[in-house]
Amino acid sequence: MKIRGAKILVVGLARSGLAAAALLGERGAVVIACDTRPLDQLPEAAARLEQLGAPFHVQADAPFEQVDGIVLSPGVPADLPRIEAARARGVPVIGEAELAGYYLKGPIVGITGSNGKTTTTALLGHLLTRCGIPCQVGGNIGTPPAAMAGASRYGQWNVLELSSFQLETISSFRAAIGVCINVTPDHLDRHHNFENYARAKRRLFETQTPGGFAILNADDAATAAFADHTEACASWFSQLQPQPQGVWVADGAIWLRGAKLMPVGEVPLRGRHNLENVMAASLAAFLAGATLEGIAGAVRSFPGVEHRLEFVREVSGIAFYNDSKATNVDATLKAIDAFQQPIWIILGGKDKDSDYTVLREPLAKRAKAALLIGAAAGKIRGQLAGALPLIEAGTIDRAIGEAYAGARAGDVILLAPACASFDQFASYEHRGRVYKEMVRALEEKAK
Ligand code: UMA
Repeated sequence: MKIRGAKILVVGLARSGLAAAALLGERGAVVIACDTRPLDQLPEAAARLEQLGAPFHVQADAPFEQVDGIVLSPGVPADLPRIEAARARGVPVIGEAELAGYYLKGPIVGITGSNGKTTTTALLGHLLTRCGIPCQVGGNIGTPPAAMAGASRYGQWNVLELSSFQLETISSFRAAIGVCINVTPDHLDRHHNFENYARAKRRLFETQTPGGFAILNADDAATAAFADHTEACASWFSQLQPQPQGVWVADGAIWLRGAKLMPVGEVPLRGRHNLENVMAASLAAFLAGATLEGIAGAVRSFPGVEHRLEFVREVSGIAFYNDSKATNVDATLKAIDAFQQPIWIILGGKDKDSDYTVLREPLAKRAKAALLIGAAAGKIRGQLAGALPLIEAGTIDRAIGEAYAGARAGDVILLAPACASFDQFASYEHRGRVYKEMVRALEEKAK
């Protein structure tokens, strides 16, 4: 898409849209901005647009058909009628990640997957840094790729967590190393069906070129199928089968390209799913030039990611864990699988057309009760009824109180809600922070 001198409409004015607007402004575009919310609800945007001299429109009144190009924030559905109409009239439409790709210097590692991509991204950043390989980390994990362009330089890796929302609109964005951890149903409210969702993630590999690497999960059929859609060299990780050119688990150890990387017991992260994250990040680090010794040492010192199976504290022998990032059913299944102890699980939030019935069997086996919160509570109750005791808690504070009242020493109270947070919280981070504060307050009261 032509940028310099072109009139470009930026849609959505939170982190990504504002970063895109700033980058476009620097690169000589005439920026116009819109959001569904009025400007008085977007104080940060108002100040930034004023600096840029960019006019603002409420989305319904924005000139979608009269611009030379459109840049979408990840949270804006790419198939809105106004966007489809503009496309039909020949207006190019790209996402903020594609725009960033025009200007990012240095090679890109793009990491996607339904679950584990945040941990893998943070871990890879940690591995590269510890191994003395320059990198910057961002994307869906927090810093928009467009905001990373300015600090990027040749010889420095850009480690980007990329969601289906960011990937569905890429075309020239190119990852030297693409990683997919797994593909399980998520965001069906936005992508309408699983095929569209998987296809959006597949874009990461379709845009790669020979000489690149596609690091794929051999144990996950939907991910493994991406190998047929890339010109990059498929490089596998597996918990089940040796992968001589990749990384795998056997005999209680992780093996990388035929050499022992480290014993599984030395991985500091909980749960089998985290072994996949460690394998994928280790192989990416190796391909980026890290040594096996360097990788193993750095894995051992990885502190984990906030809101991802994060141990909060123990109160009266009851362990509290925060997995607020478990915003879909598969992530919740993985969280349940990570514990041997009896669980009191907090479920609910904003539904994403999810099927919660798959939680019935593992919860029946492992959980003493589920505490239901938020807008999805009714749907979850309907789908889990009879599988385990269900407690209508409504809010997180009541859920913590009820679980604590019923739990015994040795039990785990786990926030792994299988839903988005937006019905009651600003973000999953906000939800996780509130949970942790309430657990701390409970500890004070219990003293
Ligand atoms: N908006 C419109 N028009 C619309 C829809 C939304 O104007 O039709 C506006 C909203 O009013 C709001 C803005 O768009 O002002 C929000 O844009 P956004 O949702 O893209 O928010 P950002 O702050 O830019 O955050 C995005 C990612 N958000 C989403 O994908 C929903 C963040 O991922 C990411 O960290 C950030 O870019 C930096 O890259 C969050 C997320 O929930 C963590 N991701 C999903 C997930 O992990 O499951 C994919």
